Amino acid sequence: MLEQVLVPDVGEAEDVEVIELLVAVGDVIDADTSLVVLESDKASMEIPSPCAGTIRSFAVSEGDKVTEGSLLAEIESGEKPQAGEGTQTPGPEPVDAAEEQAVVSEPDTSAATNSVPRKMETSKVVAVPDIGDAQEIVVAEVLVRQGDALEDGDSIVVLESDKASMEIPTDLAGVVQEIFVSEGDEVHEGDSLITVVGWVPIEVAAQKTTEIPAERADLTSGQTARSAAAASLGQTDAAKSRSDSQSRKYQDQETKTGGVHAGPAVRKQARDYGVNITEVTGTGRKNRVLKEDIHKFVKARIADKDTSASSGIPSIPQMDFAKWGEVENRSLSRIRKASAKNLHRSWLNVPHVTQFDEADITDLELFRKAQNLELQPSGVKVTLLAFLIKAVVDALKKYPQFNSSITSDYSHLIVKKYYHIGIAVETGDGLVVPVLKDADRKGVSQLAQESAELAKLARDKKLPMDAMQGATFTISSLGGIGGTAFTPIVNAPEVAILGVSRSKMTPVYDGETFNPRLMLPLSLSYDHRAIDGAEAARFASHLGAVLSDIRRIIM
Ligand code: CAO
Repeated sequence: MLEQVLVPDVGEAEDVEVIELLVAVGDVIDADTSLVVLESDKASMEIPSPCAGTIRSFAVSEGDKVTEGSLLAEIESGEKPQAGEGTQTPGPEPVDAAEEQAVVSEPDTSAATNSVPRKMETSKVVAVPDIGDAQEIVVAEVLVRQGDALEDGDSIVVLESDKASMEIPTDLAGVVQEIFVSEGDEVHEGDSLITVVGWVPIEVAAQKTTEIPAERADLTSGQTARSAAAASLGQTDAAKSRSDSQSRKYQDQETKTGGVHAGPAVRKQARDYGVNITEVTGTGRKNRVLKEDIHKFVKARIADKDTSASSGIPSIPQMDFAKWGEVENRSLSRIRKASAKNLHRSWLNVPHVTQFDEADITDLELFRKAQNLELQPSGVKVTLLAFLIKAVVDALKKYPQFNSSITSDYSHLIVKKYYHIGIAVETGDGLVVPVLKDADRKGVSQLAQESAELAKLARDKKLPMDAMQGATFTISSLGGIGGTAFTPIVNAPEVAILGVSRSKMTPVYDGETFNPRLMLPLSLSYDHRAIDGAEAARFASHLGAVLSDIRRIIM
């Protein structure tokens, strides 16, 4: 049955504008699913569907003005045909949730029995995954072309953030139907990257496709599906082309808003403030953007502007160095550019102090080497870094202010009860800081193994985004390279970082004689707003004590 959805009583408002179509022609919806957002000069409102069914057509487009009683959309409601009903061969007739994304194929109509494996053509949008708090994600490389055949797991694009590069794989084998991004594009979580059209067993297809949230569903690639469905439902060409263009429109709109969940009032507020809602991190249920999130976003932007405007730092003049000799102009990798920005920000914002100390690791090194001999058959190598992580966690537990962040108004320290240790890793593209999570719950061998794995992933540019987030304290070890001390820059919003230089056999006076001891230089940089010098001296000294006798960890 065809239901018409009309504009309800909108009070005294006249000429209410359609600001958003929330569903597309062909979408299968539940009763009360919001269809469109209307906005008057007084309010915004979402118009819900009066029934469950399939959207057959829209009578309005974004930007149209409507009044009470205007036709908004037509919905096909009532019983839907069951797959396989009336025929053994699954055909394109049923328009259900799965069919929004998939068309049942007819691989072998002659053998239409239950024993014949059936496959479904399905299309899927591969979108930008959860990218946490990373900013400025850019498409560094598009690895596929339209028409390319892909296996499940094949990489399709390389994204680069301010922290690292990552390859995004497809989880559907098939053919690349459409590519929505180009190199250099800035993207956000949920943005469509490509559409893949593939064939999957019918049960899997039904399952997979229903997993795709409607707002992320690929509406363009769904054209194959939709066209077939439309044909079977007797839609005219005109109606089909209209629905296709509506789909395109909806898709464009989705691309613009990146599939953000937000109510109309919040969207209006974002528009009023000139905020691109896709840049706002939603803290509501299912990451819904709330009014507070817009406020917070605007505040942060204003604070950013104030800092840069008021920093008053004279810039270093650009020069033509070629005047004095031969030069080579090397472009910097995105990671290097981003880390330059981060380091500069930390350097400008954090009043740094570095506390130097040293740890007697003579016994620790003997123990470590003995352990490595024992572990040799298993192939596990226990590193000094692993013991450093263990000792740092012990010191962080004793001095929790080192495992904190300071609020921007300097009113609170947010002390973290988890111990996620960032490890500075040198890569061919610049500095990357993977995060070893829950270091307090891991033994030294596991820490050694995981830190080595993380360093390898970082160097191979294969670190997943979540492996670069959430650090509470960072260690930068240059011990394998050399040096006697250095002043590491705090990885803000953390408040401290431990730098480790090369250990050296040194004559140490014990009050009677000089003894050869292996001394490890420690350089603890800290944010003086959050930590006092005396605390830093105690932290470094505790660290030294633990490293000189690792048994202290169990005390
Ligand atoms: N003193 C003396 N020797 C040390 C040492 C120290 N403090 N730390 C490590 N070594 C030795 C190890 O014993 C090992 O030697 P062997 O191969 O003979 O056993 C060698 O150096 C390599 O050590 P490792 O495999 O344990 O690696 P690591 O722990 O030194 O380093 C990592 C791992 C990821 C920290 C390192 O590869 C790295 O990238 N360091 C650079 C970090 C960086 O750039 N920091 C700067 C940030 S600020 O710009």
